Amino acid sequence: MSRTAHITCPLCEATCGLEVSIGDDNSVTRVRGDAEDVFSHGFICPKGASLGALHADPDRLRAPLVKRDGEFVEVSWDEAFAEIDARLRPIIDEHGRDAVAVYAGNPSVHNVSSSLYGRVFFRALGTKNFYTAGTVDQIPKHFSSGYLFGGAFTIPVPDIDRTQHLLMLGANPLVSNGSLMTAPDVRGKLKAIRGRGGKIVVVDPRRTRTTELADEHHAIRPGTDALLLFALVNVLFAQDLVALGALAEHTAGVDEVRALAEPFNPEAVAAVVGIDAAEIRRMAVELAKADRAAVYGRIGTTTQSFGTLASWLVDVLNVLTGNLDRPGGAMFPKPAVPLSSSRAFEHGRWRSRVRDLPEVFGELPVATLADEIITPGDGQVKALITAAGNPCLSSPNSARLAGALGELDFMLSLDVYLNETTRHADVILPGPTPLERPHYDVALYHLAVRNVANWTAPAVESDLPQEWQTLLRLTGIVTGQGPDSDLSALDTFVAGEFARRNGVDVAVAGERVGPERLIELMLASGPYDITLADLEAAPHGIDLGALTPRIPEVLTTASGKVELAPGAITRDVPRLAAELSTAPNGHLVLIGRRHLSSNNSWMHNLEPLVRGSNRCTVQMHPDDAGTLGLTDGGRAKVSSRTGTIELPVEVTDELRPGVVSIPHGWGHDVDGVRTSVATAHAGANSNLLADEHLLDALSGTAVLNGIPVQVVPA
Ligand SMILES: Nc1nc2c(c(=O)[nH]1)N[C@H]1C(S)=C(S)[C@@H](COP(=O)(O)OP(=O)(O)OC[C@H]3O[C@@H](n4cnc5c(=O)[nH]c(N)nc54)[C@H](O)[C@@H]3O)O[C@H]1N2
Ligand SMILES: Nc1nc2c(c(=O)[nH]1)N[C@H]1C(S)=C(S)[C@@H](COP(=O)(O)OP(=O)(O)OC[C@H]3O[C@@H](n4cnc5c(=O)[nH]c(N)nc54)[C@H](O)[C@@H]3O)O[C@H]1N2
Ligand code: SF4
Ligand SMILES: [Mo]
Repeated sequence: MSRTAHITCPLCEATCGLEVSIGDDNSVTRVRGDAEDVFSHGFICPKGASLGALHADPDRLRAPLVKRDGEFVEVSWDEAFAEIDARLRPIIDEHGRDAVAVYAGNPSVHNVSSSLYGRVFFRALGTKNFYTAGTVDQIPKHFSSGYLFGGAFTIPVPDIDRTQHLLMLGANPLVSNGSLMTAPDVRGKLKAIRGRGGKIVVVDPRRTRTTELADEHHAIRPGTDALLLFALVNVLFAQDLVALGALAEHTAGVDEVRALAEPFNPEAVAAVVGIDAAEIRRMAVELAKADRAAVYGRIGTTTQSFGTLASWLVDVLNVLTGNLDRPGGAMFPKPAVPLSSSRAFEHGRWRSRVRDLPEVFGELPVATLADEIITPGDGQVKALITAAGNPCLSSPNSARLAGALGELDFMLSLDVYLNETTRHADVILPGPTPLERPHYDVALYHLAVRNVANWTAPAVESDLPQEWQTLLRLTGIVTGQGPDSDLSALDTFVAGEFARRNGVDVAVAGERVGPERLIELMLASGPYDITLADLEAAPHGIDLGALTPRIPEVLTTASGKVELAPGAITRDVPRLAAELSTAPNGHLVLIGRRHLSSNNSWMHNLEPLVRGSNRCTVQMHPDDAGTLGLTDGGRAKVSSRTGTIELPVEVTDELRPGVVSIPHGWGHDVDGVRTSVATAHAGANSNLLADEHLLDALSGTAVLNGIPVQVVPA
């Protein structure tokens, strides 16, 4: 009998509801948007529509692999865990827990198993060498939010459904479908802003699909957003436009910000940022005078040299204009399943061994993972566990990292493909596809522009263990219980700890086990009167309403106030001020770009998503192409301090002169992978050019936008 299942798509941050049609043989016959979903109302993108193709992909791993004499062989789950126990335990016993590094990639956030049980396993492992894709992404925002509001996840999101003025920097949500802003159908929401007479201003070195929907586009020089934002702050003070409103009594540090902003007047920054002083003034005045306004910055503002300062200044502007925590401004979601954070945020509780970089949010910068593997001495990393990550394509100087992986004594990967990273592993453990697993978006509902809750039961049965079971079995291994520990006892222990920490009685979860039990416990500790049974009875989700003001209850700083000028952030302002006197040197800089049909590095093995012309090109402005003797369709060699890649040239005036753009996540033409479609559409790996020594000074996040490069005809 064919049937229909309703799921939440876990591929990106938009959390769309999808309707999956399943045939007699459990094959997926169609995936379309769920018109009744309370949040996404039928929206779907090409990636969501390809979930069936992912499920059916013959290259996808369906059994554990162990490398024997350099070749991967399929083994049983018992054999795989025995191998892991035999190889990993001696490393922990001999070299200690820090000798085992972990890298958790992007999909592990979009996965209820790994988001709940990953933490259990990583804690049990107890290594300081914990890395994630966050340090090539959003860590600056955790850093700034942590110090401003007290919690790394206390991140305000633009109240896009009610705002009248949206200032967006370094984001292209029409392609990315939104990030640090869970908002399905951004196009519809942006159109609605203009439909009700509001204004959209986009700051981006490139003319994007999002700029096409905007009223105004400012093509900023890459890496200079903090200067622009400081100039906006400067104008607010200079023209007496600062108006905190109800926030005044909950905010400290306004005078410090006024003093810090002094040197950054529009005239001082204009030449460096590449936007006229008069325009900057007008932007500030319009922002201040708008009825309800929100400033929003995304990856163009975080993966750059001043990522934390830019992330901080975004919210400084939201506060100074009185728009923080008010409808139509930048607001704090109130998720049904809250990640508890009662202690005030701090960073630098430990530092990396080789480059002395501080921990932020419990993690070290992935830009230094290779150093920790190849540098001998006490504390050297001897083993690596990757979980849903492909750092050989996603992290800076990835050639050096790939080389380092060859020096490990043991590597384990939890992944659904044998790809550029997992080919280095000794053991690969696959997990079920999004159609075969339960889902609840624990992380992303913390960033949703509307409070919603939606539980997904597996649409089809899986032959593979759920990843929470795999993670528990690994927990057994690293806690010395061997490869066959009692998973049910471990899970019950975990649930007991969860209940204790969340202040609820574990009995409320009844007979449930695994993620279902944990979600039930977290719902019980949360702010709404809903249970998992309520969610199970609501396959299209439960709408919990528009965002509501949460200050002061949401603040967990030591002072209980918004700390507008925390020293941990403002100490980087002198480095920014030094930029005012560095004239642009005329060198080309590289930025990235995303495409609607890509998902970082890992969905290029699906034919429907790679059809059409080669997307992995270097884009540049006609003036630059002319100067360099490059023509559209010709080939170029692009080089940086760390490497050289060759790829086709696309000449386009979408880019600001002096800026070139290459998408990341390509470069699939390496030996030993099992991704036939991706290999045939290989492209080049832009992260061979990203420099592991170019970091945001405060957060250690890699500079992926604004990399100095040279380009010559190939
Ligand atoms: N130059 C440049 N580099 C960038 C960026 C950029 O803009 N420019 N963006 C950065 C950003 S924002 C991010 S988030 C990172 C992403 O960096 P990563 O997370 O390292 O890379 P992904 O490409 O997301 O790879 C995800 C991996 O998870 C596997 N996978 C998918 N689903 C599952 C699952 O359900 N279970 C398991 N176990 N594995 C699964 C895939 O096969 C793949 O190997 O890349 C960063 N790198
Ligand atoms: N289709 C698709 N969707 C995705 C992904 C994907 O790979 N493909 N990846 C997902 C992930 S992991 C993430 S983190 C999100 C990211 O979501 P977004 O942040 O919306 O991602 P991008 O499309 O890379 O947009 C970043 C924009 O910043 C601009 N930019 C570059 N440098 C600068 C700068 O210095 N200043 C300013 N102001 N702008 C700059 C770029 O030109 C680009 O238009 O997308 C997610 N969604
Ligand atoms: S926008 Fe994101 S969540 Fe929605 S269907 Fe596409 S990949 Fe899935
Ligand atoms: Mo990301």
